[in-house]
Amino acid sequence: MRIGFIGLGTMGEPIANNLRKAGHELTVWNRTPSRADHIVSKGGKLARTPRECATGRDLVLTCVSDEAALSAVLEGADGALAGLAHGDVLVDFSTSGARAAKAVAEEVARRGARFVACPLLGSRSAAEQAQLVVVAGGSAAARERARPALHAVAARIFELDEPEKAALMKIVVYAVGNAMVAALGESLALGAAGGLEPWRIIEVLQASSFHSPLFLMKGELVERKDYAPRFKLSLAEKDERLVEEAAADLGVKLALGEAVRRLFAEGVRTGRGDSDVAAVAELWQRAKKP
Ligand code: NA7
Repeated sequence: MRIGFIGLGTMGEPIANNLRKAGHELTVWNRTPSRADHIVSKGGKLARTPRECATGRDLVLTCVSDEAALSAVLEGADGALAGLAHGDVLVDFSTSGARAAKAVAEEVARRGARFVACPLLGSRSAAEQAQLVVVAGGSAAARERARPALHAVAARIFELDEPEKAALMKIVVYAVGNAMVAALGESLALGAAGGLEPWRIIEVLQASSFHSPLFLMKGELVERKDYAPRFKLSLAEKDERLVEEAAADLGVKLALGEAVRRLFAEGVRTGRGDSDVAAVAELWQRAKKP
């Protein structure tokens, strides 16, 4: 397929690279053009604008930070929407929330094109190994068009009929993961205050029925105080904001979600936005010994 790919960040770059390796003809655009160097050196073409990137493709894919970034690449005279023709399919891998998914779907439909919200679950290494989990939400025909590209980047593909349901699924699942990270940080701090070493706590936790690969991964980072980003706190904070937005739209009152969002916001406010989400554990350590 002729694919236009917009957004070559931590996740976008390896995804685009796998599409190239699968034999698709790739045209890319990124706000910071140097992030496209690798793909271009392997034969990908660099478009001058998102509009050019989206024009005349069998499939247009976006993978940018959040709703604001998505608007920036879609809207305006040079935006990707302006490049879509009747019957085209736009797939968004970004986590932008249910509200944005609905709005983009309507905007795309006004142009006679079709939209699939396709949020990702998984880390950069999963993206590199084409082992992502994706939730594709859109009409059957649009999902059908997207499927070969999704198979080139994902190990599991879940399908839903509506873009906003796929967007909601992603944030509902991440709300669980974020709460787990927060609970781990809190428990490690409580244990440490009473003289329990983190690795011992993790060892016992992992032997219990609550065990999880997430506790092992993030627990090791907390123990080593190694907060190089595997999943940035700023993105986790955005996900929690989207959880809050969905809860408001659906009239559901969340207690845990609000606490996690406040905690993550505090982490970003104190300069940890570019660190791994596990860095929230430091907030309790700081609280114990001011
Ligand atoms: P990154 O590594 O922070 O990359 C974000 C990408 O979004 C990157 O290509 C950015 O371009 C692009 N971006 C951000 N803001 C804008 C604006 N305003 N205009 C155009 N492009 C923009 O995020 P990840 O790859 O880890 O995550 C991507 C999504 O997947 C996100 O929704 C996660 O929650 C899941 P840049 O290179 O900075 O110029």
